[in-house]
Amino acid sequence: MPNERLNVIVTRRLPEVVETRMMELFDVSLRSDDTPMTREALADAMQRADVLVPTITDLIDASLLAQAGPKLKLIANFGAGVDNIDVQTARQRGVLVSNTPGVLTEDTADMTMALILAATRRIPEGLSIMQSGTWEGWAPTALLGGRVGGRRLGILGMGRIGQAVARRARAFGLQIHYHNRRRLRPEVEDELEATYWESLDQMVSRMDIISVNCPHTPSTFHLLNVRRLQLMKSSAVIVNTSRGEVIDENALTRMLRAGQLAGAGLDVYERGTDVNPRLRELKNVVLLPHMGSATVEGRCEMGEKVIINIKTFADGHRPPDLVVPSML
Ligand code: 8YV
Repeated sequence: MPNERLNVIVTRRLPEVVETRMMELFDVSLRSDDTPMTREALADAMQRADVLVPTITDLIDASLLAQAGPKLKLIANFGAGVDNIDVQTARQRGVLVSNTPGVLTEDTADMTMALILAATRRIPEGLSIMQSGTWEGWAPTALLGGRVGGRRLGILGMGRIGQAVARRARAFGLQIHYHNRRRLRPEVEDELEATYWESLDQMVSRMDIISVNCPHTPSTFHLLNVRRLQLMKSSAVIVNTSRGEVIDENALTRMLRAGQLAGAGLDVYERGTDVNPRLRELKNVVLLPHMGSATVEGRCEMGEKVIINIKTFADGHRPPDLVVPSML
């Protein structure tokens, strides 16, 4: 493919520095407003582009890929998770998919810790008292949460982000446990002082906090289903900065309402913005609008990764962050 003036279509507004660099390098179509593209607009973009740069808000499924134009050769996702893209079908149609791993690891791990602290130490309740101006002063028994140090943290998915969570959590005195498709190398386990659980059922039933850090794939959909959630201690807290689909949100909501789980900190939801309204009514639940990786630095580095993937592809090489179906 010729290097110059590749037609690149970006579906959402990106940081200005990223858009500027893209304009220098490619024949790029940028958005002037920042609403998700309609399905029709997305289909049209896929007809016209050499390279599409979508985000999590664009569902690129088999039917959309079937409408792609002959020029479309690369989908350079602005994001690490690629569950918005049917990677298998793209591959079959000769369209490569790349993503942006690594650059949002630390930010997402920070947010995981923030949710663990917020949910166990009742930070939103304190915040709401201060914001409403109803604070009546300190009291020995007011707003007592649980001590974080000494608790058992079970990390579900021990990839880059899971390990970054483990490093932070150790500094807070948490005991690190994990379940993963593959066991970590012994030296990494030693460094993290992490205990491996081959059985997810056994791990969830013994933890004080569960953190979801695995990607959403067909095999992780509802990994925390009603049966597994019911194995958890009623004093346990669950946090999720990965993908909502890993947890059965309705079952989680019912159990939180019934006091069968002590609390939750959620940054992601099973049905996107269509959050179970009952979750919003619960004091023991901290809800964030998918902002785990939302730092200025992170977004710029994601943009740089997208550019490197496109540029490397344009130069006739394999994009460094190529996603192949067997990785999923
Ligand atoms: C991104 C994310 O901001 O990269 C991911 O997988 O979950 C987010 O934090 C989003 O996906 C951008 O498309």
